[in-house]
Amino acid sequence: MTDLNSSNIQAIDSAHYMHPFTDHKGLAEKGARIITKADAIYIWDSEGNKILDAMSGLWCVNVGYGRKALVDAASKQMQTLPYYNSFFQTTNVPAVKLAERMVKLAGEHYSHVFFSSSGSESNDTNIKMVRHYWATLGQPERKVIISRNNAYHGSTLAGGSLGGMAGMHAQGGVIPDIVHIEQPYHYGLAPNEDRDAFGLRAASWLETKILEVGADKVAAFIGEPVQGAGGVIIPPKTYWPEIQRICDKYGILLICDEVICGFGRVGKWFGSQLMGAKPDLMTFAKGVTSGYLPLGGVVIGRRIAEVLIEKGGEFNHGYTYSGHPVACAVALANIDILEKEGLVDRVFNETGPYLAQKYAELAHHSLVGGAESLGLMAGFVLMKDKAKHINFDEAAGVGMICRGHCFANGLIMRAVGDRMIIAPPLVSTKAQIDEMMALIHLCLDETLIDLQKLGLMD
Ligand code: PXG
Repeated sequence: MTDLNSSNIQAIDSAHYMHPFTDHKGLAEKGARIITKADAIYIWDSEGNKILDAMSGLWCVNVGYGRKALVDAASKQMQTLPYYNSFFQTTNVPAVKLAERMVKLAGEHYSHVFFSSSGSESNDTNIKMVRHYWATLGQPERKVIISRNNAYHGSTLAGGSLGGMAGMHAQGGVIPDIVHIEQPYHYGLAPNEDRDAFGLRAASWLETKILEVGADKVAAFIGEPVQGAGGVIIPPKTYWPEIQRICDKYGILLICDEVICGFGRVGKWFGSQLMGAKPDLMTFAKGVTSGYLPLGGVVIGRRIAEVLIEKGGEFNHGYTYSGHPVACAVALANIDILEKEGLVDRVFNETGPYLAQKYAELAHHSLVGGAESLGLMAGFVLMKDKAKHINFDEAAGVGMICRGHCFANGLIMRAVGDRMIIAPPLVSTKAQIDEMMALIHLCLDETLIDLQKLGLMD
């Protein structure tokens, strides 16, 4: 590299760095935004613009940027033991401490933790673990995993297959024995139906699918407590208890993918604790280290751990970085911060309800439909005609128009189709939520003007 000014970096980026989930031709035309530093809930780009990061990076920087305690924990651990594996009857202190701590946070129902480095890897682990569990119990034909449309469970081949994103299935294919049911999206699917009744009806689709596949062939159901990447789809409160009841009725394992909802995002340590479900497996990643280092894994319920340990023999699965000592040390320091600063309770009692109140006010905007939030994750959909429940034509890309205004005004808000979503750091104060909301209102007004000019409004 020669001169590192922004346009040079953009040119080299374009020439050599293949980004995830990116249309490279489009990116090359305008150049990537170069993020250079961050503090608290703000990031800065190479042009000196300060941007409020209402997405916590990618749903992960729960304790905010610039936390020295996490840097110190990594540095200390790197100097003591930067790496060792857990394969050959060896272990390391941070991994042991973290496993114990996570089991305590998860509750009595759980006894063990399996570590990986990402959410995708962890969901691959889940598939193997549930199938191995049933094979150990003499039911190897129980292989099918039921998931949901528009779910996101990662982008490895297995993670992408579990997910319900058609665009991902179309590239590279899918693995067999995974089937999907419709998501519990009340505003999108049945806005006129009573919300709780819809929740029960959406859960009943699981039972229908179990009967269609044959209960003796179904290994597990997997779902995010609140669908994140799918657009912050918050299920009715009747949904998860009914899902749990149906899984129990057929003896099917329940996996909650807590990669986004875990570590305080919805005001509890795990989203399932709020939703009234007791999954047998919980996938985690992201917020466990607040994204400072890659770490993921699965919290394992006693029902599964007992069978695997007593009768399962060797579990032929693991990653070089399973239980990475530096990542685990950072996770421990991250949990210290969440506990000491009472961030999980603060989301539940103070900032979550405050954001909910502000999101309810957003509903007055003529573009905004189905605005809702839970803890510190929130979404709404841009509507062409709210009263008649008419969406924009997908091809018009109104979400991207709105996102463009957000970027230009110093706010990171994500567009999932026409759904606009946020998941700000858990350290966000009420004043910072006000700042976010003011920017959202401004961007909505600017979007409306654009859409009128483009003749997209009736
Ligand atoms: N499960 C859930 C619920 C996730 O949100 C994963 C698994 C996969 O984690 P890894 O660490 O393998 O990426 C995720 C990741 C988006 C977006 O556009 C969301 C994720 C990843 C990339 C983009 O919102 N979530």
